[in-house]
Amino acid sequence: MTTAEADSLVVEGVNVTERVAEIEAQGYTLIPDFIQADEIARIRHAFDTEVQITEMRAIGTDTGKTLRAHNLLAKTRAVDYLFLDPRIRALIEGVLGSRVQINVTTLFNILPGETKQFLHQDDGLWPIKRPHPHFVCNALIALDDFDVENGATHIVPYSHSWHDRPVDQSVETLQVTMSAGTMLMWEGGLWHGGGANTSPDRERLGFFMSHNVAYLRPQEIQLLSVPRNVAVQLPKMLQRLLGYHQFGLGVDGRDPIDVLKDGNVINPSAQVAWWRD
Ligand SMILES: O=C(O)CCC(=O)C(=O)O
Repeated sequence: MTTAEADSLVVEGVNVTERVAEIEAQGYTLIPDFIQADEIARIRHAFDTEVQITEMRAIGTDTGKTLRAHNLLAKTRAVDYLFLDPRIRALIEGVLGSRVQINVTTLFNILPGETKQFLHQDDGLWPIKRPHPHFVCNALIALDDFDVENGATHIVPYSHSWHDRPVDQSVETLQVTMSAGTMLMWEGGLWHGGGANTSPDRERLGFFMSHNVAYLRPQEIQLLSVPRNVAVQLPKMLQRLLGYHQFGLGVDGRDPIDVLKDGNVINPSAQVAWWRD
């Protein structure tokens, strides 16, 4: 074993140190076989039976031929385990640091006839001047085989560090072919977009998990999106990731998870004038 290997953090077969270095350097990493066929079948079944499609066009296309569903953690328990997966946790922490939360949960199903999406940056929503520390890190797990014909994601390697220019739609892209189960993870500044699905009959289903740093607002407000009666039953780590994390004063000085449980936002021991008595 080389010194570099010995110093690497390896989590369940994923060399996190190397993967994070790749994301830092080129803006993305590609991990084949991240999930297996039985997991894909379970997630696909849950998406088919529990999750309603959201009427929303893909960014930059007007065909309506991308089916999307958001707010997945309100609707199904089938992907909780992926947010808790030690490999995901370590990779996200490696890129964003330890104080993170869930930003967006989505399924994208690109149907035949969909056109190419505009290249965009997922961290462009927050008006923070570039260069800035990484604050968004995203993953797309292929649930179908993604290829050039059915709309594999376009990315522009290294573009996360091109701070001197806006996104250029004419730039050469790399279309990332992935067999089902592969995960593409990228830094939020990477220029990317869904591909055109020119196949006659093949869908392209992917599961998208986005994290951002816990001190910025998430794009989808998880605290509202996942109803309280659902959130209260989730594992503590997932509750933290939804935004029930300690941040400064908490709620009346209490841990937000305690407040999630008892709903009491009035500190019962408050005595406004105790010192005058
Ligand atoms: O489906 C893809 O390949 C990427 C989709 C995407 O980036 C988006 O809809 O914002």
